[in-house]
Amino acid sequence: MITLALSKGRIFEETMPLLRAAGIEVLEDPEKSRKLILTTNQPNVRVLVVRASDVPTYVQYGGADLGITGKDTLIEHGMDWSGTAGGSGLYQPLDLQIAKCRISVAVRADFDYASAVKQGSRLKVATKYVAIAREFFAAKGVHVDLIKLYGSMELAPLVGLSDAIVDLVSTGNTLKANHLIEVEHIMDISSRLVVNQAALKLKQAPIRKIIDAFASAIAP
Ligand code: PRT
Ligand code: MG
Repeated sequence: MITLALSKGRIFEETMPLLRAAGIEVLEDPEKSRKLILTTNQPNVRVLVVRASDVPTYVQYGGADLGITGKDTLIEHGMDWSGTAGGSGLYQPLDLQIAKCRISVAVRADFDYASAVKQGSRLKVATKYVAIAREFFAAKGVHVDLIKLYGSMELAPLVGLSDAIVDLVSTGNTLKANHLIEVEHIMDISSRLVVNQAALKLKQAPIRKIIDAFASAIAP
């Protein structure tokens, strides 16, 4: 049995064409079904529906053989910025070029970020991405108080919880709707295939087949 961990929403949707290229059709819709283990047209392939931030954990500990997750999630899970696995038991063979976005610093349009940085002010930064934010501001030599949030980061500067946020941006519409502006582009993000290293050894042929099919289906 080959088990693939996916999160609902954009990663699930953007993974379907890749699975199709590997001859795999998921037979249930995770938005409609309450099932957490989905069957496919391949009797030996199943899909687990997990929270996006739990995908690396399932794959690392062998609850799933493969998973697809954002680079943002992988870094917060402990992978280094270049994306190397670093002894975690996770092999990262492919950048799938899906669920693309960027991770940025944003502030209220009326907050003078450049002056605050130049004056060496201590910044209050709200984010779900504390590892990425800590490393980014440390490298820049800016002192920050990090405030951990689990969602709707855009709200924090509006109510005075923070001066800035570190969050994912794709179209920029969410920032605009909340009168926030992007002041730093930290890095580009896309989703990656991750593979449990022990599973790759034990089930090499079927896992290789999926990796190769994904590799040839990646949008140029
Ligand atoms: O929602 P949940 O708490 O369960 O988990 P999650 O938010 O981690 O999962 P999900 O499915 O929302 O995101 C999964 C992955 O998709 C992320 O880890 C990213 O790698 C990737 N991705 C790509 C995005 C976006 N684009 C994105 N735009 N994830 C989130 N957003 C959010 C962003 O946080 C912001 O609130 O969309 C909003 C901004 O979008 P724009 O288009 O208005 O700029
Ligand atoms: Mg989300």
